[in-house]
Formats: sequence, structure tokens, C-alpha cells
Amino acid sequence: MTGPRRAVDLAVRRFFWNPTITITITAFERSPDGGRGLARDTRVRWALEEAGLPYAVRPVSLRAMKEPAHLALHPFGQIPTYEEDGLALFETGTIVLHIAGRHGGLLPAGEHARARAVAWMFAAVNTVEPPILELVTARIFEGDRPWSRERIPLVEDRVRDRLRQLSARLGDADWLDGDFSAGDLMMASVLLRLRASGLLDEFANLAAYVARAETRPAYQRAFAAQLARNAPSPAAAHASHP
Ligand code: GTB
Repeated sequence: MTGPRRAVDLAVRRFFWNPTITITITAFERSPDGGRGLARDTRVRWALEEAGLPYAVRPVSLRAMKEPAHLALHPFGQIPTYEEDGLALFETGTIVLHIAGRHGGLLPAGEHARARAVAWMFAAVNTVEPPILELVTARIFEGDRPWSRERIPLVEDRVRDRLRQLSARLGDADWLDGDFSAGDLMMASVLLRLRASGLLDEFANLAAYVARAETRPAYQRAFAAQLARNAPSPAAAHASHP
């Protein structure tokens, strides 16, 4: 669904929507990124905002994540989780797919186009995200090891390989396959993690793609909501979203 039709669809849905919040997600009690939106609850918030669904957030401390109550929701003791009407989900790809499958705006209507959008979701978490996470590990968690100076350039090149391939496929299109989809939501979320490294800026069309995704009103709302919780200033934290 595109531009005006989608806007009308969202407005109608908001008008008729029962405002009772039935969806609860978990997020860091205080994200280590201080509100830069890099923790994975942001992509779930973004999908919920794209779908026009209200949600509540239950903050979880690092300690509580490893306790039985949270492990019952998330076997690996992580955030985010998603709860709705007796259904509990973990893994952001699954959560975003669940939201996208039940609400308009995140997956195209045609069977083939839908399958291709889902392929981009998997590509984001299975093919593009792993070398990015490897780089985060190499720089942040292993940066003080004696072999780190030799390893980091190797990992950076692995990230560059993926970015080069993705950049070639995107070309001068706005989105990966037609209109914006859950595939773009996941891909842009994954790429955002790279911004601080400078690698994203080596590929002008990918940097523009991520910037384009960030201008979406749904992303802006999701970002603002997590910032309100995680910003270091007590005033900003006080102005909190549900
Ligand atoms: N594959 C899972 C998914 O996609 O849902 C991965 C979930 C995951 O990694 N969750 C992280 C977590 O709970 C938070 S998002 N970690 C705690 C733990 O494992 O004990 C990863 C994250 C954390 C911090 C930043 N940051 O500060 O920039 C960015 C991303």
C-alpha cells in the first residue's frame, strides 16, 4: 500500500481501534546505548508504529533477564519479547513478521512479492547482520586483545563485502523491492548499527537508504519512545512513552 491510501488506512484504523493496549514488549531498563535506538526493541517498536498498534513496554534489568520469569518468555534471557493474548514471542525477525502478517502496510499483497519481502527480512538477520555483529565484538569486546589490530581490518572487509553486494542490488531504488516493507525495516535496522563505524558512508546509496528509513514517521515515533526511556537526562526519561 502506498502514500495516500496507506495514510487513509492508518487514520481509519486509529479511529476505530479499541484503545485498550493488548501488546506488551520488553526492553532494557536502561539501554547501554543511552537512547541511540540500537537495541533491538527499536525495530519492534517501529513495526508496531508502522502498523498503527498501541503497545506497552515492560523494562527489564540485566539481572531480571536471566531470571526464570523472563527466561520463560525468552530462552536466551534477552530483550525484546512480545506478548499478546496469551502468545509470547522472542526473536525480532519473528516478532516483526508476526506483526506484518496480521496488519497492513508492512508486507505487499501479492504472494510472490510477499515472499520476496520475507526473504529480505531473513537476509537482514542471517546474511548482513552477522558480520556487523562480528565487527561490534571485535571492536568493543575484543579491542584490548593483542591480536585485535590485525583482526579488525579483516572483519571490516567482510562487512564491506556484504555492503557492496547490497549496494549493487539496491542501486538507485528507494527500497529493496518495490514499496517499503518489513524487509526494509529489518535491513535498515541492521545497517543503523554500522553508522558509528563510518563503513556505511562508504556506500552513498546505502547511507541514503538508511536516512530515508529514519525519516519515516513511524520510525521517528519509535525512536522518540525509546529515547524517552533511555536518555541520560532525568527530564527526558520522565517524559516517557508507555
Ligand atoms: N537474535 C535476537 C533478536 O533479534 O531478537 C537478539 C536479541 C539480542 O541480542 N538482545 C540483546 C540483549 O538482550 C539486546 S539488543 N542482550 C542482553 C543479553 O544478551 O544478556 C543488542 C544490543 C545491545 C546493546 C546495544 N548498544 O548498546 O548499542 C545495541 C544492541
